[in-house]
Parts: sequence; structure tokens; C-alpha cells
Amino acid sequence: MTTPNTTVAVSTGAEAFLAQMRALGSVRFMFANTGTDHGPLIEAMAKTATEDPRDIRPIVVPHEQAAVSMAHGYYNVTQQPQMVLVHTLPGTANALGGIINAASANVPLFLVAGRTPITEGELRGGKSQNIHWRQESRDQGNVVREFVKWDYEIRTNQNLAAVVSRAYKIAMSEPRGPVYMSLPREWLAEALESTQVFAPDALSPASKTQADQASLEKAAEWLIAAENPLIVTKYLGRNPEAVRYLVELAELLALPVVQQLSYVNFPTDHPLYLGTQTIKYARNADVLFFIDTDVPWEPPSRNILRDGVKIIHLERDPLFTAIPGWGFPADLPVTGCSDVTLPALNALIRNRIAAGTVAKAKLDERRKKTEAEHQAMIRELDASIEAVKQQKPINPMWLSKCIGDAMDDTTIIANESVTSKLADVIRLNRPGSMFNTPLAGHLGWGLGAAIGIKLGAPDATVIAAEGDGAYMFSAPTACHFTAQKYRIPFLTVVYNNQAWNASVNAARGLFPDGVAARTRNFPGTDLSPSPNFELTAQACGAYAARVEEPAELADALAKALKVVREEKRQALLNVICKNPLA
Ligand SMILES: Cc1ncc(C[n+]2csc(CCOP(=O)(O)OP(=O)(O)O)c2C)c(N)n1
Repeated sequence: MTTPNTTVAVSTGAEAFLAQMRALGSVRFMFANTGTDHGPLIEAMAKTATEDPRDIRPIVVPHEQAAVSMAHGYYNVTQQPQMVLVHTLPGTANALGGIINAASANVPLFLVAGRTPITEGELRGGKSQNIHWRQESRDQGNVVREFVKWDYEIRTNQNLAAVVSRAYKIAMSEPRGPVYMSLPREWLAEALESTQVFAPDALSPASKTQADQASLEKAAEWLIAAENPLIVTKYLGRNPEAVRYLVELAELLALPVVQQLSYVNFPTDHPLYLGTQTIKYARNADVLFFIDTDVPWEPPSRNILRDGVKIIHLERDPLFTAIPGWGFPADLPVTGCSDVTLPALNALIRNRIAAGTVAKAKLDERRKKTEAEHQAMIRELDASIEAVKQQKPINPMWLSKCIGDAMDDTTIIANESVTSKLADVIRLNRPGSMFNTPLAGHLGWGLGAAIGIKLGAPDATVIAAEGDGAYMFSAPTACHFTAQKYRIPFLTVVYNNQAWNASVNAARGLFPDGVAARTRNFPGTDLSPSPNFELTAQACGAYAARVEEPAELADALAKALKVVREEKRQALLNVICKNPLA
């Protein structure tokens, strides 16, 4: 057992808990949605808050999913886990969607909830209000247990250092993820004199897994011998430093790369980049190397691949144990974190090249062929944009192109534009410049994420790209309120197609000749009449405008971004797009 080594004077359990969170050293923000459980914490913050910019800053967020999304966005750009404070059972329930997203994206954060008081007059802090009986659950942690790495209800203030440091180490060890702590009000209110905290250097998470030598050698051998190899990745870019190792690997052996754009995993202007359509290229591959990809191809049948294809799958858990049903085959499932495994694989391959065992002519030929395919792909994309750029209502592809053109070297996009495929259209060459809806796809992430990104990267220009459905899921009033209150400027662009197009597409895909498709009547998918989203944003001090003319998009974006950059004020563009139901 490690011994805590610094004594901090406190007067309550709540002060002690805050002292422990401060001692972690990485928590800058507490995205807070408080309740009757938090009296001792509110008192403690009023009393112990310092002017130190490294102190934990409470940020009021009037919806819990938005608060979790802010911690998520902040982590995406800083790799530092933050704290989300929620009210007992109801706050935990409202946070759950964000937690499901964070779990799917391996985003660590501390979800901290008051625990409805347990005692009935025996202890200070016990039940005192009506709701304290009806908000009590048998097991509060059970609400989030499937989607957090670890949950714990504080049972005494004597071991807070051990509990909080354990929460940190578990959240930050791979596979990373959210953790949950519940704080009974009786313990928060308990009188204390001091608490002992760990020094930050006693908080090392467990080391990352590097693949074993035998697997690396076999992978190298297969990739070197391949005639028609393909790399596929989806979330390698969540560690932005891993991107250069992937580029190095691709260049060493002239390996074409496709990506599912959850993150920027590979520069889209790289001549070895072949876009986002996995199966188009995977069909003909003789060696497929999946790196950090949970759903390698769709539909999940091996029959659509070439006979005899060799499949390598590198992931921290290549069996995806957390997913109940997952049946993709791999001939070489390799356990390892890509950011530490790829450098080792690259070194092995470099040695073989130096030893002259790699056929250079084959690589040169493949490099040329892939570069030609890359150029053809760009021409095809440009042509499809050209074909729709004047359409009115605005085609989402044209909107995406205009957003891409408006990006500068500091722009970061939180993309929740769902079927608009923004990420397929814009050029993404900077690791960490775009974060897509988290893998679990629990909508309502985008606005909160954008705010968290801006807090974590204050010099960035941040854009939230939202479907009109996703925008409404995002608790927009709560997010615009928080952005106004703390002067967190970012631009929201709404792809307003007045529908849940994803639901329309799903129905059409299953029943292409069905009644819904034939009659263009898709019950339960229509979002018209569309609200004036401009007014929601304006109510919170934002600059907002509606755009209906395709030719006016570039100027509208430039104007809104100027407001964001120069006036440091949030902005919203409500862009009226092609309605799939019209
Ligand atoms: C919380 C939540 N509820 C419902 C869904 C199901 N869902 C997936 S996509 C989608 C439509 C989103 O609409 P919009 O943001 O307008 O994008 P579009 O599909 O029109 O491109 C819905 C409702 C979800 N993913 N998450």
C-alpha cells in the first residue's frame, strides 16, 4: 500500500475530496450541475477556491450530457481527464448518454455524483428534504456500471487519497475510460481536520501494451510479401503522435491507407491515402492490416474478401471484449497500443529494408499506382462537389466544402453532422483537427464537445458541425448559456435538412421498394417546421444568421468566424439544406 505524503488542513469531507482532486494536478475544470446533495461541496468551493489558475474551476452546465461532452472535448485536445459533478440519481441518469460516448471512445473523466443521503437524522448531512427518500436508489453506481471502468461509493473520509488516486490511475490506464465516484452527503458534511494527499508523481497509470515480438515479425513478413496490401484505421489518431508512425509505416512499404474518420488518423492529402471507402479496396487486398478499428468492414462477411486474404488486426483488445457480439475474423489478432507498437514494427521493417530483403521495384510500382488512384479520387470528389455547388436548397456536400475552405491552421471541428459526411469532403492533414461523433453515436455530443475543445485549446478556432437533429439533442440552450457565461467563443453550423435523415436512410436501405420509399412518407423522421435556431443562440448573446443561398455560404462563414475570432463571441449559422423528405 502506497502512503499518502502531504497533509492538507480541511474542515469537512467535501474540502478533503476537493483537495484530493486538486492533488491529481490535471483537473482544471469541474463541469458542474449541482443539487441538494452538494451543499458541503458548494461551501467548500466558496471557502477554499484560490486565484491560482491551476486550481479547479467550476463551470455551470445546465445539462449533464452536455457537461460530460465538455470533459470529452477537453480530453480530446489535452489528453487530461476532467471532473463532471452531477446530482445523485437524476444527474447520473442524465449524464449516461455522455458516459456511453466517452466509454466507446476510451475517454477518461471523473463523473462525480452526490449519493442521496442514507441516514434519517442520525448524522449531519442525512436526509432532510422530501426528494431524499424518492431519489435514493439501491445501487446508484449500477446506473452507469456497464459503461464506466470502475465505480465506487465513498465509505469513509479516511481513505480518500487511495480512492481518488485509484480512480485516476484506472481512468488513465489503457484502455482508458470514464470512472464514477458517488459521495454520500453524510461524508461530505463530516467534520475533519486534515486529509493526506498523494504527490502527483505517485499517480502513474499502468504502462501501455506493446505487441509481442513474434506477432510483430509475422506482421512485418506478411506486409513485406504482400502484393496488394491495405491499411485500414479508424481511431489511431486519438493519439495525435501516433499519426506520424502510421505515415512512416505506409511510406516504408508503399502501403495504401483508408480510414473511417473518427479522428484524423492519416493526412488526407498524402499520396498513399485512398479515402474512406474500406470495402472498395479491401475486396482486392491480399493482406489487410486493421489498426484501431472496431468495425473493420460492412457487411461483416468474410465472403466479400478475396480468398486467402491474410488479416492482421492491431488493437489494445483485438477481441473487443466490451462489445457483446463481434464476429470479425483475424488471422493475426495483435494485442497492443498503436502508439507504442507501430514504432517497434517500423523499426523491424526498416531493418529488413536495410538488409536488402524487400523488393524495391515492387514498392515503387505500388507507390505510383496508389498515387494515381489518390489523384483520381480527388478529381472524383471535386467533380461531385462541382455538380452540386449551385443546388438550392443547399447540398450538404457544398456546405462541407465551404467549411473546409474556411478552416485555418488553428481550426478544430467537432463533427456531429451525421449523414452529411463532412469528414469525407474536407481536407484533414493536421492530427487533432477534427473529432467525429464518438463511436457509440449517442447524439447530443457536439456543442458540449466544442466548448470543451475551446477550453482545452484556447488559441484554436472551434466549429461544431451539427445536423439539426444532433443540434437539438445537444441541449442547445444549456450549451449556448455556458458559452455566453464564460465567454467561450465557437461557431455552430447547423446542417438543417429538417429531418432525421439517418432514420430515413435506414428505412430505405432495408425496404428499398417499400411503401415508405415509394410514397416518400417516412413517419417519425420529419423535423419540420424547423425552429429558428438563430433565436435560441441569440437568446444567449450569439451572433446568428440563416443561410439559404449556396453562393452566400463562404461570406456567411467568414463573417461568423470573424465574430468568433475577433469579438470572442459565439456564433451560429442555420444553413437550410436539401430536405430528404421534400
Ligand atoms: C440520443 C440518440 N437518440 C437517437 C439516435 C438515433 N439517431 C441516429 S442518427 C439520427 C438522426 C440525426 O439527425 P440529424 O442530426 O438531423 O442528421 P441527419 O441524419 O439528418 O443527417 C438519429 C435520430 C441517436 N443516435 N442518439
